[in-house]
Amino acid sequence: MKVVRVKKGVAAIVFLSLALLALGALSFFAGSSGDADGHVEPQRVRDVQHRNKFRPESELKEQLERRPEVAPVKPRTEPEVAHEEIHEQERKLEEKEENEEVDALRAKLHPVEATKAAADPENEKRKEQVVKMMLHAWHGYRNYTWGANEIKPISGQPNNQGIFGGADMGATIVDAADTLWLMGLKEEYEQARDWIRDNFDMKKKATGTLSVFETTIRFLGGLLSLNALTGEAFYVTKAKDVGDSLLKAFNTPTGIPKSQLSVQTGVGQNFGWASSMSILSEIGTLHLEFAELSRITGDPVYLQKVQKVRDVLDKAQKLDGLYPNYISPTDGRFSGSHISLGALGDSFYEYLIKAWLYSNFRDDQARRMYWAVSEKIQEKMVSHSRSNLTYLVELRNGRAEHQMGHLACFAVGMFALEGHYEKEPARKARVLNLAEELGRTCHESYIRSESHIGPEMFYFIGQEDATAKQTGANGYILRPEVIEGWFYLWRLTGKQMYRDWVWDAVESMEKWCKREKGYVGLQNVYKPEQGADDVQQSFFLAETLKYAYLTFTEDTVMALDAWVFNTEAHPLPVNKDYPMKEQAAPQA
Ligand code: DMJ
Repeated sequence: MKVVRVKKGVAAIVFLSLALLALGALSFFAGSSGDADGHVEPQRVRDVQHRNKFRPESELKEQLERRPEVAPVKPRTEPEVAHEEIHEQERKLEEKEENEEVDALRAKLHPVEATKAAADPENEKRKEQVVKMMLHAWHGYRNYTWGANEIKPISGQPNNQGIFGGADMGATIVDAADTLWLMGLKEEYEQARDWIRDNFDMKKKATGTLSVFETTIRFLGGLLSLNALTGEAFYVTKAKDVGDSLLKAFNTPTGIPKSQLSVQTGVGQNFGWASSMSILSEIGTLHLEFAELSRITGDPVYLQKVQKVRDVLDKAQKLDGLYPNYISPTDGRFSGSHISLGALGDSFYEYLIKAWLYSNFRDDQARRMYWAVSEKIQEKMVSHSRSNLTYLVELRNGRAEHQMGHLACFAVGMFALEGHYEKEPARKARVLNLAEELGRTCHESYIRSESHIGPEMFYFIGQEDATAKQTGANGYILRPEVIEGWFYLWRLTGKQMYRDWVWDAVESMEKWCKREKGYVGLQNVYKPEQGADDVQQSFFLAETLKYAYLTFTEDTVMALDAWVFNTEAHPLPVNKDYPMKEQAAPQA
């Protein structure tokens, strides 16, 4: 076996040698030269960066620092270049052989991985299709509304939402840049990077009142990921500007921030429709970003702010162990009895388990709070439909409301993560089963519609069974949660079905949501030809397409044990130094 491989290798090298010598001669006559200033080091650094593009910057720096200094060298002669190229091919062949051996060993040790190794040969095509969609979405925005927050792909006009305040903050650019980078779209990533570097300025440019939560998950989260992925230092300054701009929102008697903030005046306010209460999903979804900002700046103030919020939530009197959706920033008491894993509640739960993962399993408070509330959710909020679909109810005054939002499908990924890390076998099996059953229900909500895309809200009442045909909200606004859930299930179970479900949804979006200048939401998923909303949400590029893409990559791309996705799908590296020394320092 080995002999055959070596022979093949030698034959390939001889062939390559001849080809390269011929090419060398040709380029010599064409006057081509190597590196203009005679240095090879920059290219090597770029190679190391490229090979390590998925590693945290700290590791990358360490690796570069470990390498001996390389002195400038003379320009290489053509035969030398050819020789080096041959050497490189030899090295690649050896690497390939090694990889094959490692794959074989891994197949023995991890049957899930082995199933994946033998997966659908169509996979590359699927991945490429997602990249094409990203390019289409990006080009529409870039060509017609560059610098605006979002594009209206039908009219080609800028779209602004209240959450962004009044100014053009380039929301799509900041939200999409890490997806471009992950997909290897270098030119597009560099456009985004240059715009952020030269134009993004939260302190000077933000106007009106913006959403503290959305600014955190989209802008701060995006910048933190870009820093972690690329190591370009200016992202730290930009992220710090966003964090500093938001600090005033925490100036309340309890430290619980308000929903909206004017960056210019520093005045925060809550919504009238929320009876001036703060919202659980908003105040509970800041932890990862502020913790990471403290890590990269070395300034503990950001983590202290969100830790204080966590402490209030931890101590507050709950309803049967569950967290109502509204809380007073004045006295830290919950208000009302509406409990939901959809809108108003969702990512608070997500961030408990993710904060524990981000902390390298050391944030014990997050672990304790997550495991306790998960137990209660499983006890009080799981129901089954007449066709035996498992779903999550909402609770109001202790009574179940039999509806599930598209947003609530995020819980598929959350329970899959819990099951993955759960040690107790019976509980592990139970929660993994719950994740898969909920994933199936979210799938039914998709395939029971004409468009094969699921509605904003689906019901389990009367004739409705994971549908919204007669009742309620039947549109789709390019949301990611369902694909996100299947992404986690694919990564953690290795069942091909989840890849196929993502592909079906991707094809449906391409069929129904694509317009000349981007992608739009649908007014009615049951009558997809009826009309569209003319908004390309920035999260379509940040999340929907990213999770779809990562479903078709190797598991080593953004490996789940090294990266934690914030709720906008911006990956943050697991913090190996948690807890930071300063964490316990009293807050001023
Ligand atoms: C995104 O901004 C985030 O996923 C958030 O957690 C919920 N809403 C949108 C997508 O649906």
